[in-house]
Amino acid sequence: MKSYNHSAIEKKWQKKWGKNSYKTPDVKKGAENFYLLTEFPYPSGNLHVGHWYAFAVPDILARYLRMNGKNVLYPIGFDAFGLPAENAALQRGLNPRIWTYGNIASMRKQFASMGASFDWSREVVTADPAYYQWTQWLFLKLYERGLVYRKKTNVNWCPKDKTVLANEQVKDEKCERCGTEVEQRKMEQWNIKITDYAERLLTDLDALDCPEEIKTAQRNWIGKSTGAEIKFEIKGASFNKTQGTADVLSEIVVFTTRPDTLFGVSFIALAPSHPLAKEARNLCAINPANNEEVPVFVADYVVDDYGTGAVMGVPAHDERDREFALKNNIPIKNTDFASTEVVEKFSTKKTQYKLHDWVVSRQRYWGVPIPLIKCERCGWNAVPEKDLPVKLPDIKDYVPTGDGKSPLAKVRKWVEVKCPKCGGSAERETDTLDTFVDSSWYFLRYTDPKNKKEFAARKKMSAWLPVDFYSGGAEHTTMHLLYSRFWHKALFDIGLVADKEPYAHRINRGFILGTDGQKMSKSHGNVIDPDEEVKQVGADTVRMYLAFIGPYNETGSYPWDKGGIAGIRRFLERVWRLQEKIGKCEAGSALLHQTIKKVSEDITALKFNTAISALMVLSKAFENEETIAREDFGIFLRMLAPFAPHLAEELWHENKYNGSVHKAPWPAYIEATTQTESVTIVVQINGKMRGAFSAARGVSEADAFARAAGLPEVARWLSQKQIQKRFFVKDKLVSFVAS
Ligand code: ANZ
Ligand code: ZN
Repeated sequence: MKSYNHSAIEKKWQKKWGKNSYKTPDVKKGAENFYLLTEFPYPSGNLHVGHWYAFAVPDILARYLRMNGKNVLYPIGFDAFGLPAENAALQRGLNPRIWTYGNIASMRKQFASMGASFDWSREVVTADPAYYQWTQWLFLKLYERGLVYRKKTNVNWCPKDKTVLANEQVKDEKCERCGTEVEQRKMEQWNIKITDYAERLLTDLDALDCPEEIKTAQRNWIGKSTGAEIKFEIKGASFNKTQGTADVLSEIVVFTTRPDTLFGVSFIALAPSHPLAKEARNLCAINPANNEEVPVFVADYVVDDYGTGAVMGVPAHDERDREFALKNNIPIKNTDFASTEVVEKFSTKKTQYKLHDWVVSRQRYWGVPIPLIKCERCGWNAVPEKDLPVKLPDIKDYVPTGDGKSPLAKVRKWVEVKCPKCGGSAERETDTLDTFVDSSWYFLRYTDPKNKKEFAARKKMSAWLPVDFYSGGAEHTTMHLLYSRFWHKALFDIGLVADKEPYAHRINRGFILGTDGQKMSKSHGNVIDPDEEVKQVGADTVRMYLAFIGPYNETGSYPWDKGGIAGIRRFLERVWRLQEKIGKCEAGSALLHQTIKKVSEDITALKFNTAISALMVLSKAFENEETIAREDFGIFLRMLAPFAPHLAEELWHENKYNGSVHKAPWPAYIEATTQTESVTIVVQINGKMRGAFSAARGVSEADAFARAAGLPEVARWLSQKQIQKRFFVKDKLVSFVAS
């Protein structure tokens, strides 16, 4: 027998399948559509093990569902704009476009080595004008709807990346992209009003089919608080009020979640940027409930962009207030709680969210140009639809400047345009859009990627949406996942999509760590290069190993284990040798039916690891048999096909089964046969019954002989004689001829 030559087999089948074998029609007769989505990658250059985990493992589900008669869309594309690609290009002194598209070309090749069943005909690259034309168009729809506004606010500035970041892109006060500590700057930026959707983003979470950890993280990020606003007048300001010159500075409004502690207030604390902060020391506020005068302070713990930026200090009930009071010699008042009646008299109910609007302008080159034009006379105008896309010009000097403007600002020929309204001289916006805008709708484009007239035709979208299954990284829970839910809701309100939520079911997959249990990184020297592994053990082994590493629907982290991968490789070699045993014998054992049942259920539950274990158990049982029924081996290959698509196809073809294993239907099991009944097996020596034992129905010949020989009575007989012949009648009889 030839030995298992993975590289020849994998090359051969990848060539045969070609790029177009998984072209997915929008309608397939008799087949239900299933949209299987995995977050598209950044074109960082090389596929790492994380990419394999993200794309090769869901491919198991894609193939399984197809064999179960579903019309499965499993698309792929590239999230090509943005900081990571641009930074990597800058580090190498390369043009971001050349770098990015070069990476895409090599990643396409690497993806092919995975044997993943992507529909390449639907590929989407966000940096292509044919794609970002529609990013701009959709952005302008939100603009028309009043969901985009320009405002000077405190923003997060990354001094290394020289750009503004959204709150979601700041983790522990550091830039999510480069790890540099962010600074607060007051800058005018384009914002998207995601806060208008805070309540709906929150309430619609309840009905979503996704892990509780995602819901909790989004709930916390949105951070709803119900409380009240209470006005404290400033002593002496009442005079101005009666004179009719009252302004906002005659009172301090606080936001509190505990209006019932009003009698315990012993000070007011203002955020450092509160309009009254400078005069705070000289102010005295009046508690509206008892007319007591309380001092006003400025305190760092009061956040300026939450609530009203002012807090009523209740040291008896609030930890931070107590700390502040003790430090500043402020009395602590232990008083009764205010009655509901008092609370209602002096406060106005108020709901507050931690969520901020989404700052979407970036002072960087490599992104979608914001399609707006500023005219001195008419103000901001949208670029007319007929002039879209506003193409990103090819320029030489794309290094971020750090002066608060994108490098595009220097391209005067591009910047200077005619005002679309009055025809006078005007200027383009030179900032580009946050990458998370690009990725907020890419899954819509997959449904109709070549459309030149619309971002996607309604009919095409309704064939596929909402996404049936979406897998991605936990790091996107409060970024991409929240943004795209918002984006979809906004499009729904504008009437551009039919569903309120984009994804019917979402999971966060886990992480693959280095062999040392640490995050894989060059600095730890623990990076596994998938190309190298594929060369050595084959794509089928790598795929199957990653599927075997743990359940896919839990966000665990799994260290790469050399022993584990060797074990999978040995398993596939044993499978290879099983073909020798194909022959004529009884088919359809209880174990076979149990395995079909288990593998089907486990794949559906994303427990690929235990599905593989079940296949291993079945293959062991095959090894113990003299022959494997042809039909049984065919069933085994069909179950193997989603996991090890190349090997399964080769064995299927070499042993003359019909067509392609990937076009064969998923095997069915008979429930009754899965029930392991026990049978009594009689043991005869020279035609006389000498014992019996009970065993599971379908027990193998080898096991049965071993069991029989172990019976004390039989052992005694056999020790005195030489065995001449043995017979086995399945589930009934073990017989020895001895003399
Ligand atoms: C009096 C009080 C008494 C409060 C008490 C709490 C407990 P969450 O749940 O986060 O909404 N607060 C209000 N605005 C603030 C700001 N800009 N920066 C820092 N703290 C602020 O918490 C709301 C509570 O946090 C408010 O209720 C206020 O303190 C404080 F026993 O008012 B409380
Ligand atoms: Zn104008």
